[in-house]
Amino acid sequence: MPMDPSSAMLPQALLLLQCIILTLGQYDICKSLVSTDDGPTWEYYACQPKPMSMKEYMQIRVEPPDITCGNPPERFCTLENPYLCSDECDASTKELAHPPELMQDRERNGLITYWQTVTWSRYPEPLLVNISLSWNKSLELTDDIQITFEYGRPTIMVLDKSLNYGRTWQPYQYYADDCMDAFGMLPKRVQDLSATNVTRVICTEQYSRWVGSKNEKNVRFEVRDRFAIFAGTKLQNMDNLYTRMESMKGLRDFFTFTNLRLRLQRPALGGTYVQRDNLLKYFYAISNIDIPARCKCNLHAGQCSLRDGTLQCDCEHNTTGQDCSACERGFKAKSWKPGSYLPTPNGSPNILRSSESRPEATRVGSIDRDAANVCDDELLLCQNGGSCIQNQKCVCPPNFRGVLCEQPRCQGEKGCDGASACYLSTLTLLLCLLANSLLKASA
Ligand SMILES: *[C@@H]1O[C@H](CO)[C@@H](O)[C@H](O)[C@H]1NC(C)=O
Ligand SMILES: *[C@@H]1O[C@H](CO)[C@@H](O)[C@H](O)[C@H]1NC(C)=O
Ligand SMILES: *[C@@H]1O[C@H](CO)[C@@H](O)[C@H](O)[C@H]1NC(C)=O
Ligand SMILES: *[C@@H]1O[C@H](CO)[C@@H](O)[C@H](O)[C@H]1NC(C)=O
Ligand SMILES: [Ca+2]
Repeated sequence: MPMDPSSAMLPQALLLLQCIILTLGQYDICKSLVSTDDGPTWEYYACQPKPMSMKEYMQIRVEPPDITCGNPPERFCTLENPYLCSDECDASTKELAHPPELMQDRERNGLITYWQTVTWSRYPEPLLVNISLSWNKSLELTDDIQITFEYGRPTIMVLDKSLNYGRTWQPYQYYADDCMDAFGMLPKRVQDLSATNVTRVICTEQYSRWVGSKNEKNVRFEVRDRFAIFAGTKLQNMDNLYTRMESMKGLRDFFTFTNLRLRLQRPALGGTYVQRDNLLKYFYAISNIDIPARCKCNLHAGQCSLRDGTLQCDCEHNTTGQDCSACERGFKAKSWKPGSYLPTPNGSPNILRSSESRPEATRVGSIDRDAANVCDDELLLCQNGGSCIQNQKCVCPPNFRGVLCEQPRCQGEKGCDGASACYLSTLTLLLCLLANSLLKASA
């Protein structure tokens, strides 16, 4: 049956637009216009800002304050050649100064710039330095933290984090050339972790052993390897990671922070022993601190911007606040919830309606804890009538799949419409377009 082309155009265009938007990337957009029988309407999605290089926004504080070299001017030796002591640090000369901001600058023309401390001249008293990094904003790590040390990596160091703007701190990872000796902990690698203990705080010896100061300069906090436990080695299955973020207690919080702190407790030694007659070769020097992360906006914002010197979420879904963790005036405070990554691929925005509307409206598409099959310690919240087996896995009814039975099985049978078949890859976009044209042809 021939259709009026102009009336057919708009829904097709909107469907195409939606397919393209859904293909762009997960949780990138907060809303889009979709076609319905009643004409185009807004559809809302769970959304989050893109990862950014957070070193550009961080405030650095070094303690004790007089630990930075150059006041008075001093000379340094190198670990590889302790009799080559030609390096000079002088805070009053721009070319010879090594202030803390050189840990976060953009280096140009391959010229390495670095912060440097005084030497360990008061040995055997340890050379202790704290570096606090703050953002005044909740952030979520999206890739490895990488700290680049010139002149050797510390032999003892602790990375701490705070979730409450520096009021309380907790260790994030311990680093030592001998974990047992330094912290009484068995050495572990992130590769030793599995889904059940991915949030464990470990001590690693991987970044503290002496390999020459030029060979390996970086110390990492491994985020990718931890993601890979759920998403696969190439992070090809992010859906599974996001599903776990929703279902595993503490997993999202593990990657969340407002402040970080490096506690440097012993510099590189260039071998096993401290050479007491030449202490001018022991010090810390950091050229760069990379923190790839995104603003935590509780899945209610697709953008985060600098306002009044602080990063703030550009909140949608009638939420407000620095992290979109409150309701806009006139919206029910009780009905606020973070957005959910589920069901994949778009999640649920858990948008707020005005006070007059029924509270049920805010729950559409979200995990309803009351209705969900809650396990003993709530490790897995199976959905859509899935049953939880020994807290390990959900057994899904025939028409659902996924770790939490969160995804409808769509096999081209009745009730499986073109739009819901839009998934993430270009391939599925093509399939989606094909499905739509077939639907159109059969109509
Ligand atoms: C570093 O921070 C720790 C923990 O707050 C504190 O005990 C220590 O005194 C600090 N060290 C320096 C050198 O400021
Ligand atoms: C931190 O952010 C809050 C909220 O944007 C703001 O009110 C406060 O002034 C900021 N504090 C600092 C020290 O920048
Ligand atoms: C984590 O669990 C795995 C097995 O599930 C175990 O082999 C590994 O040693 C554990 N890692 C830590 C740090 O406890
Ligand atoms: C915000 O609330 C208004 C009034 O209830 C509603 O019309 C609108 O759709 C809501 N916006 C979002 C993004 O949820
Ligand atoms: Ca630098």
